[in-house]
Amino acid sequence: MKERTFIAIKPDAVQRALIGRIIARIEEKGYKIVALKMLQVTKEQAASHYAEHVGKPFYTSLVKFIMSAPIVAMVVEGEDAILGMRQIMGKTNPSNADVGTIRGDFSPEMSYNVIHGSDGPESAEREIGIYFKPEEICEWKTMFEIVKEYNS
Ligand code: D4T
Repeated sequence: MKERTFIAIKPDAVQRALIGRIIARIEEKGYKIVALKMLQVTKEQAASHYAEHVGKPFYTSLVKFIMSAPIVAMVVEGEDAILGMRQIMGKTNPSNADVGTIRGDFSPEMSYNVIHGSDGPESAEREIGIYFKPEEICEWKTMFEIVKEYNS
């Protein structure tokens, strides 16, 4: 099923100049980026994004970290894109992330795990709403979609 997921290149990856390499992996897979912007996460956005982690030992440092430098926020669209992006990203703890995944290749430790991706359809919708207005999401066709239409 065609899905949209919220992806954020986290502050550590922005500071380490990994934006282009991470976006390349999303494009290489064939997913479509339908919204993209760099932004400084506000306190309100951070609290809303990480509401499920309130009270956990890593919550305060997580919120501080996500606000420590800009993020690159994206909406990524594709067939089963929520799970697909989680697979491209690799496990949350990079020590367990497979080589070849973004976290497996670029992240040295869990608190600096370079990328966020929604973990299900409800969180995707919620997170997209935290960072994007509906009019910021672009409707467009990739060459692949145009070729598929032509062949159908
Ligand atoms: P995000 O939300 O960043 O894509 O991560 P995940 O969906 O893969 O994992 P998560 O929500 O469980 O964790 C959010 C964020 O908190 C950091 N974290 C997590 C941490 O510093 N210590 C921990 O013990 C856990 C579980 C890493 C990701």
